[in-house]
Amino acid sequence: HWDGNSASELPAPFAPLDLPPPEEYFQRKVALISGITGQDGSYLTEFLLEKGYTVHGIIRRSSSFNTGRLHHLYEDQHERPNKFHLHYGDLTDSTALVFLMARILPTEVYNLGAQSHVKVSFSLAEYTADVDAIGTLRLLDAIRTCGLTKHCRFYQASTSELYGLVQEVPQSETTPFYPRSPYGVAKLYAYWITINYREAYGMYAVNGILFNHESPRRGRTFVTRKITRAVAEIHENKQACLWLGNLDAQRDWGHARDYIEGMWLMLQGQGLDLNAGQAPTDFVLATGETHPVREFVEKAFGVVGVTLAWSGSGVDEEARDVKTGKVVVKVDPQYFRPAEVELLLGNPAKAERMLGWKRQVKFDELVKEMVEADLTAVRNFVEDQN
Ligand code: NDP
Ligand code: GDR
Repeated sequence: HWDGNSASELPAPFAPLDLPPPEEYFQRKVALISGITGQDGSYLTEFLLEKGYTVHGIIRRSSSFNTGRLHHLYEDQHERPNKFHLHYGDLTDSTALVFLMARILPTEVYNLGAQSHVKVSFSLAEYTADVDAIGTLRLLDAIRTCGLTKHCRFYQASTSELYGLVQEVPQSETTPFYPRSPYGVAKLYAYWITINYREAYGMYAVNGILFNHESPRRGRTFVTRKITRAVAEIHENKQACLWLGNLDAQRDWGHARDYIEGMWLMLQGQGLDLNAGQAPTDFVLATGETHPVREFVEKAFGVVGVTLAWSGSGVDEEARDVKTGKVVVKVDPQYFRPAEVELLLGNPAKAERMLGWKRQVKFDELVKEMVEADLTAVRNFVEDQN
């Protein structure tokens, strides 16, 4: 009798016949990036091209252009022919992922693709789970299906949103998780399936638990960029007031460019003795500082010489420009979340010790760079898609 447990395991379809021998395989430096059109994807592409990688990116079909952050890389194509490729695909489409994996035969896969907006995840909970949780499984399974478990390293974009409701401060790789949004819960599945595939199939698969990181390329619906764009618009008399939600939330904000390097370091085996069988491990990337949203607002207005005076509290809180007396910041409860993550503060000691990674850009420098970039954009009437 069949005991219900012993179905035959077939070898993966492409292994090992269609693969180049490992020595030859690993001489290639070929990255596949999901989420290449996002903030992090664009910086990572620049970084990897500089390092001599061939970069393949997965883009979604969209009715408008979603490649604004990559245009400059296309323009550089003649300097690096055949080094940068975009392919249509989607984390909800397993067939496309397997097809791309089998054709590209990457040496490193970076899973940055996600429905990444926490507030939106409350409206699109099922979709967020499909892309952020099951999408990660689909990508890992595409690697396995193609027989690449030993040939390809995998980076998962995990997040400080896993910590959610405060259990411990500062938060490190050993802090318990308590996600507070459908986004956080979906990313929790992705975190564990990455570890499971590492343990079950011996894959080099790691989680980077990254705290918030920002830049002039940050999407405009995230709070930092919403603020810096509004400061520029208000300064140029194109907008009257900035409407925000929870001003008390505290975040550990770094610069995206610094965090990209950390992602790459995690896949290079830094600090690990792989020959001695040491398993890959997960890392927190953070600055080790936290700041309330209110402080980000003050600093951003400070860059254009505006001092704020706050009054009221809760939904009635507002801020006036001390010189003009005009109200320039108000609270709108529509931006509150059904459940909030009040405090994030990361401890990056493990990454500093094992990867030699350290953030370079300080909080004030980040705010200044973002406001100045938005001022230039507003003055030049640049309506970016970010
Ligand atoms: P963005 O929102 O800027 O970019 C998300 C990317 O995912 C975009 O390229 C988007 O494509 C793509 N994407 C969305 N849905 C799908 C899908 N169904 N299939 C394939 N691709 C899809 O995010 P960031 O660059 O800021 O973040 C990168 C990753 O890191 C995300 O996974 C995010 O959750 C995570 N993260 C981010 C942090 C941060 O502070 N920035 C901190 C910790 C983790 P399109 O352009 O077409 O929308
Ligand atoms: P977060 O980033 O939720 O931390 O997720 P976001 O910038 O959206 O919010 C940060 C904090 O600011 C408060 N807030 C507002 N947020 C937005 N978006 N808009 C507002 O008007 C507003 N007013 C106040 C929020 O309530 C929150 O407390 C980001 C994303 O990049 C995730 O993908 C990533 O995993 C985490 O960072 C780490």
